[in-house]
Amino acid sequence: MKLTSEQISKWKQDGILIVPNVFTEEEITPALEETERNAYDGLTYSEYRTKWNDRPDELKTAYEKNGTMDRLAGPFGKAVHFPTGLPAVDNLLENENYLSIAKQLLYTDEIRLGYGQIFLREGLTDSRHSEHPWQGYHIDNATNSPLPPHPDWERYGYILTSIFLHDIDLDGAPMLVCPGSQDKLDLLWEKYPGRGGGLSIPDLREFEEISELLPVAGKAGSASFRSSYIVHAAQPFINKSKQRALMGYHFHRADNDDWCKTTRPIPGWSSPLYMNFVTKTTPEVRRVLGWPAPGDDYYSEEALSRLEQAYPGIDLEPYR
Ligand SMILES: O=C(O)CCC(=O)C(=O)O
Repeated sequence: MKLTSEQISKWKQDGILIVPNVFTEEEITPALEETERNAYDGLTYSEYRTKWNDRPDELKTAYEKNGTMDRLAGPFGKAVHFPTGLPAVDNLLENENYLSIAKQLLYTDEIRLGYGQIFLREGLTDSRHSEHPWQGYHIDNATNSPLPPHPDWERYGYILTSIFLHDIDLDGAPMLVCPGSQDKLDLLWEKYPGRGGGLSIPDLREFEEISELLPVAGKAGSASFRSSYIVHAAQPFINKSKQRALMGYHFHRADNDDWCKTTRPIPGWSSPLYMNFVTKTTPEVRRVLGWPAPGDDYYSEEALSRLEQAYPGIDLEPYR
């Protein structure tokens, strides 16, 4: 999927791009089902609402037993970080349109995965937002980088993506981002210098220059791509009978790989989840995970036979 020159200019100006129709219904539907059953203790969202709608106190007691990090994936969230072990969710990474857009926005074919995470909020239990609409604005750069934001955001920032697993409407708590803010952080930095890679501001009303707000909304199968330097915040659900289910992967340029290391507790490359995913995935995704590209001198006969032993069942034909 080649981005139009309008989309590229929009990206350069806004630091956020929402691209429709990146994923097909066949990819999204099973990923949503897996994400719901993971979030709601084996139930779909409608089964969960039927069970808990009229028992908010009992629900609170039940989901509060779950760790706060796990709750990023929903009230009873279990799998959170990539590889999640949920096949349709992890396989979203294999979509060629999606990877191609990330490459175009990072201006290189050599991109790397920094992190991946399910992010699910829903109206019955959600409190993941600030009290007032001017509060809670921040950038996310510190999730994967110990370095403060650099004035050259396109070269040194990374990209956070969100895959819309269903339609996200304005009443369904879309994230609010400040377009163009990724390139105006000097204004914020002067007043509220951030620690390491993070930066947050107590009151958006102090910064008229970034006061425009864009809701990250759209149809199922869309994907949003935003700079790790863009200022944004959560908002409450206007319609509390809704959920908002996203899967997101973060990408950076390969030449930023030395400092783009996530702070999140991910399943490491030697975990069974990771090994299983890598064995089955595409050469293109392995490249994004840091493997040498097919055709690289690494893939000698001896190296291939060792790979076969290390990853039983892997198809090494593309590397021969
Ligand atoms: O839930 C949202 O819309 C915003 C979440 C957020 O601010 C974040 O992930 O950093």
